[in-house]
Amino acid sequence: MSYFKNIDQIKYEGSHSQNPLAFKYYNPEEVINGQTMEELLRFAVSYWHTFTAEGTDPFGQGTMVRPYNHFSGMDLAKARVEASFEFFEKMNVPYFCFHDVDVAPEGSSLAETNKNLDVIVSMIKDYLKTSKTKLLWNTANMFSNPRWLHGAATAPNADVFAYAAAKVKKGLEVGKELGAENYVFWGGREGYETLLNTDMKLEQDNLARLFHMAIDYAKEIHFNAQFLIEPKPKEPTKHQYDFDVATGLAFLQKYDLADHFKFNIEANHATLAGHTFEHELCVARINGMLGSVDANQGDPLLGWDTDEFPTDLYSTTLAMYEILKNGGLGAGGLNFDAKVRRGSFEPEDLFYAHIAGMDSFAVGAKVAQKLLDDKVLEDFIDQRYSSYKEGIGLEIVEGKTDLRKLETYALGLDDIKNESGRQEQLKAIVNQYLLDVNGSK
Ligand code: XLS
Ligand code: CA
Ligand code: CA
Repeated sequence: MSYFKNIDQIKYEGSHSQNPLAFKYYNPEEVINGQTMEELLRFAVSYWHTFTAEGTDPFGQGTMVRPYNHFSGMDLAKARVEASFEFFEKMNVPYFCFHDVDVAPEGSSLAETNKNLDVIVSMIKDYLKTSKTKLLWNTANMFSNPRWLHGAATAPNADVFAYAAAKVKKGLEVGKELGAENYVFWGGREGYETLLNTDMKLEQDNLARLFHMAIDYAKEIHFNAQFLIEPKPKEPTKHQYDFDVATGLAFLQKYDLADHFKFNIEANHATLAGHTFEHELCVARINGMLGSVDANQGDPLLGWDTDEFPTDLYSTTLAMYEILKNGGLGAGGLNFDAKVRRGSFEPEDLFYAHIAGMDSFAVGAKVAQKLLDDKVLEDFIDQRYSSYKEGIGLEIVEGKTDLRKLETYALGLDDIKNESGRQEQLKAIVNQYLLDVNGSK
């Protein structure tokens, strides 16, 4: 049975193609710095936005027309799995990601929920035997059900902590069963609304306790996936403990967790934290903690998590610049944690959206690699910091000086000569590279 009958295999046709159902820039076989685009970009489809979400918003009901909408309960869950693998194959994406509740409905008890999950997991496992698409990561949703209203691992109620532990245990087992390459922790409700009722220290200690238990259990069952923390400053909780990469890193270091985690960085979460996407990627990269990416974008006119498909080429270029400097994403990938707009309700919009996202990152990768090859920014930055390569600068970085010696040196300076940062010129050069994406220069 086919769910997307009118859609054929999506292929690369090149930048002159007028076919809306073709890649213009994403050519899985094209080599960028020794890797094919498929190996470098490691695209993933997010199950929740693509197959589970109905298009509701705080003001309106669902709008999504989906070929399995006439089913309900476990039949709906099974139909979604069938449709999803047809979609993965037609899109030629190597990975997908899901939360437990995206793939199987919650039952009236934890035991029933686990039973539902087992049925769907074994169905997914069968598909994985023959499909080219693999599981990039899975996670436990510990934010939707009302039981999580005060948090999960950071809830004031120990029973909720225990329930969260049970969900994570099951999530790790599912990840192991399906060969997940990563396991994600996103703490949407791990934070607080007001300090008037909050023991922040106990909550953070408990969050770390759950992470340590997860590390121990993964080891016990030989689940070798990379653990990822996904920072987000707010929404749904007013103040989330994993605010951004820097905050998350301090948390991991304080609780002796840094060796066991990397970061899953989402573009829209970066902007909500008041950072650029590339800032968060850079902070993770320079600390050896860049694990995976939730590839989406926010809207500068809206202050919330709009999870749009990434189409801003400037942003994909600067993101790919960081990723290439990182030597790729290792076991991570570029997961489209992105949803079609409520008005883009037809099934084919799912294809158009993913094509747009994949092409945008392909362009970003090509342009970023060219910038690196030509050492455009590298050379400029190198020159900008050249005073640390000799003389007093070299003594500073080699730890061969102190305040007294530096005072003597400073007293002897007649004049300090600063140089321009050339920001506008550099932006114009990046534009030139972007406009020349197919290398006609
Ligand atoms: C929500 C988050 C979430 C995580 C996984 O804003 O992006 O979807 O990626 O729980
Ligand atoms: Ca995300
Ligand atoms: Ca998001």
